Amino acid sequence: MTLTYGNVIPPLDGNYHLKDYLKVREGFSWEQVEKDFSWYESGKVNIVYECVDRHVAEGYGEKLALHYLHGSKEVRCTYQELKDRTDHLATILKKYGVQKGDRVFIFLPKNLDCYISILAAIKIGAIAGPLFEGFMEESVRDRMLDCGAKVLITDPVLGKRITKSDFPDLQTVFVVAEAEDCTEGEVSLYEEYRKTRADQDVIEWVDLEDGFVIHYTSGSTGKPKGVLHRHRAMIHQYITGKWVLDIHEEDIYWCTSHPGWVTGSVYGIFAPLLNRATVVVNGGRFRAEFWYDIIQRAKVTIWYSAPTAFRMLMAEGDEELKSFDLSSVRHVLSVGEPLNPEAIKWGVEKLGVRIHDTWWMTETGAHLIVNLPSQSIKPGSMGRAFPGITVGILDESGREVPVGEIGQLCVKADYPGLMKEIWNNPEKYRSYFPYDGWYVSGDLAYVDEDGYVFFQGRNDDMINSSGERIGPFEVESKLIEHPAVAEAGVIGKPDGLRGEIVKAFIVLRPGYNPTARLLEEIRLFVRSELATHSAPREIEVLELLPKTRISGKIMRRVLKAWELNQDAGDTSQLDGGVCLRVALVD
Ligand code: 6R9
Repeated sequence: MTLTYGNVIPPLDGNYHLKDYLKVREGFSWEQVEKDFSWYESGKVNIVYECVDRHVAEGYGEKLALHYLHGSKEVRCTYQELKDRTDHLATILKKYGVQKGDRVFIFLPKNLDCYISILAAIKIGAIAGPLFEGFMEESVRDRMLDCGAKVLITDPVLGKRITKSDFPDLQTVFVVAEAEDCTEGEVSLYEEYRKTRADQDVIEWVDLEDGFVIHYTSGSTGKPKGVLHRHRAMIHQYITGKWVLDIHEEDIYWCTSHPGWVTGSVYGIFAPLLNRATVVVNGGRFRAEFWYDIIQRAKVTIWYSAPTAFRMLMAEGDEELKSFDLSSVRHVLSVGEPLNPEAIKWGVEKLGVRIHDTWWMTETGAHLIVNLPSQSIKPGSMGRAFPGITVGILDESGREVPVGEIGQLCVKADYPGLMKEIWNNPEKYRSYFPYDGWYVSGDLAYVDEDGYVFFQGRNDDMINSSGERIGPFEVESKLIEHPAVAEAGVIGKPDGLRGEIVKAFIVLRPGYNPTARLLEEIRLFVRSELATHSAPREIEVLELLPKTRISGKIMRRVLKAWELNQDAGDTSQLDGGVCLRVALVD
């Protein structure tokens, strides 16, 4: 199959929830979706009720809700058990004075306690603040201080990264451990579970506008910002779970990210539970054989991951892949970074399925641009606007640009997933809405005549070489089509003559040596396939690319700062394991 930028891959045969995109889009209303919630009749609102208790009330208590796998260890939790366990912890939190609106931070590895803690906090109307397990002291401190955390739930290992006296508002630290493993002032959750009887009616009813989860997102400068979401977002999260993730009754769903990243909470917890899926929870770190093993053992049918993970699996080669039975997988999705056509090709050839890209942001609360399973995919494009979502490509003065022209990717600010506020920062919140009624994403894109949106880069990542605008993604995608290249990050390097030149940082696949000849071959490969001005004038080989810890996004900003010997700004998100700059040649 010739499969490259702009080709069309038709849908596979299947039993999809959403068949006729155009018809649905025309008649779509968010109000119609509201009718699927129990609060539509009862008036009693809480996202956790819809995620857990409701399914029990409707007779699905025996259905498997969470399936944890870590090495040979497995733990299963039915919807009934999930209700009981969240009731129990919610009762304890209430006993310790946690009230509606309080911020409860959860600093745990990806395991059932982490999921249960997040749900329990929200159940009593508190705001859950999930923290990525890879965060070190400062990242944790910035976040908890910014929104005055009242409670922290952690474990004996991660808890050591926190100095309690740093937090004036912090009242209780719960540790998922026995008392002997806690330090002074910490509360053993195991002991509390034995001492406290669960209140079956502990749930707190809230307003659709009340906040339920806060996620911090890093800008290119300054401290991370707290994006607060409201219970209303469940409408958007539920329907995208149904139509985009395409969750059916019998599906086993696996989202690979930690709940500290918005993908790991919205599409790792809320959207799948709202759709009553069985959710796989993976412990441990990324290793190709562990991941394939999880798919095989849990019989995963829907798999949601990120381009960085797909690229790592691709670089690992076929042997590993062939030794596992991955035939249960019927639907694969991607998020977080542009999905390289090469990865889609890998999916079609090796897994026999298409990888469906999705685009959204921490601030948008749920998917906005998607590839629905019943739609054709155009590799290189993120897909089309979800029904109920209006995408606009705007110029600097806020006017929509013609089809095919690159501009600012904006979305009408009239959908239920959109953030409620930026914590303690109304000015930052307002800065997202410089044009009347539009949310400005900070990404650049163009839309084709069929409504497919093509991502071009973050506004500040675009390269201008001799007056040509070059999106780093297109060059990176072409680079990894070369057999020697595993990963690539591309930046604009200031140049007296051309304004900027294209500079590529690449990671080679195992077995390739960074000779000047190979690098020249790679450069010529890009030039012959794209355009002269897109070919990198400089290529540098690294052992690893700088990426964000949580979502594996390539940090082009850091590559640029390295190149210019400048301070890289806020690097709290930089993965400690990959920040080594190893220049091997030239
Ligand atoms: C969910 C999430 C948001 C930024 C966004 C964009 C990039 C996300 C993408 C994508 C290309 C996709 N991004 N999805 N770029 N194609 N399918 O990632 O949230 O961590 O807040 O990042 O990620 O640049 O603006 P968040």
